[in-house]
Amino acid sequence: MNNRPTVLSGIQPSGRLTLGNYLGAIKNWLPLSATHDCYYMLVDLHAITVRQDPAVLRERCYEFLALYIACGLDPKNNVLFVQSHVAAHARLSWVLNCYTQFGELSRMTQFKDKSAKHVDNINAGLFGYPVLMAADILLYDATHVPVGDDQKQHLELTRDIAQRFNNIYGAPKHEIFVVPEPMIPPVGARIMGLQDPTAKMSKSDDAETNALYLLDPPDTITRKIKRAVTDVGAEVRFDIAEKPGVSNLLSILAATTGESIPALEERFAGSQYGAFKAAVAEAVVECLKPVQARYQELREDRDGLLAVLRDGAERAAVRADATLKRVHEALGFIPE
Ligand code: ATP
Ligand code: LTN
Repeated sequence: MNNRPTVLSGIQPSGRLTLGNYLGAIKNWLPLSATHDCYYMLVDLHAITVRQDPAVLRERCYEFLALYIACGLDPKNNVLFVQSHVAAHARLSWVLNCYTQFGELSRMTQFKDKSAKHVDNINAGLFGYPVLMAADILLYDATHVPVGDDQKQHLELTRDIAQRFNNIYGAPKHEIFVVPEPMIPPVGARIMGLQDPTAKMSKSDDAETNALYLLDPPDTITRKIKRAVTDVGAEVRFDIAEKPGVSNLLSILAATTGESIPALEERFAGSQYGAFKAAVAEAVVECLKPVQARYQELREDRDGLLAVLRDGAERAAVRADATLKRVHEALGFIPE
């Protein structure tokens, strides 16, 4: 191992990538390769906790990878791979299942939300989802995990599992797992739906107009933002309780332009919602323009994409297998 800290993150190929995924996660991954060893996954094992159409899932994985690269993740400086290609994820997940309590998993908000949404398929994988996520992170000795706000609770559980395992099997200078920290951006960590600004924008949302997708054409983006729900009154002011719609648009504008929310409130003081929305639409279109321009060419080179994944899986497995070996040894399993 070198002495650069490691980051790891992943997104489920469970729908089209949204602006929430970009501002809450991908955008914050981009600068990290200068200072960290970076591992970014497509978490296909996680995606099947909800039914997926096999052909759609496969194409989506290619689309996601092309988008990761189009957003600026250079495969030379970032290990880009598919979770199911590295067997250690499923293997460590099993082990960690035996160190995670039923009660802990029952308290996970994402589990409660998803089981309410998919009442006819509350499967064991959905329940154990956070354990697989803990395995993803702990396999790479990740010190930091750049995610949106909704993943905080899963990160806390990962820390608890790691500490518990270390307490049983580790020794002061020979811990088994590195205990990771979440890395949550100050702005853009929780982008809300355009039609329902009290719930998070999500790629598996059924309502097309509630989310902005990275591949939405400029006129679609503009139309969706124009129709976004705003609040009573005409004031452009950040107040999540009283003005969730306007506050969400302010967060989007701040995260896409890099300007602070107070500066934006000042700039739009006295403006109509219409002018404000036009500025938000323009900022989003500008932010996505370079991504969309690079995407098509990358997406068409299927062999190139597959080569990135093969190389990524090979590099990832080196790190992951070493951790799994350490864990199996600690447990008393006979070495392979
Ligand atoms: P799904 O709808 O399938 O549950 P999702 O859109 O919520 O998916 P995930 O795959 O669960 O996306 O999340 C990928 C990453 O994007 C995570 O780091 C998550 O925190 C972040 N993220 C997802 N939605 C948002 C959002 N609305 N705002 C900010 N970050 C988000
Ligand atoms: N659960 C995450 C996706 C995910 C992840 C990870 C994120 C799976 N494994 C490891 C960070 C690190 C989500 O966003 N729903």
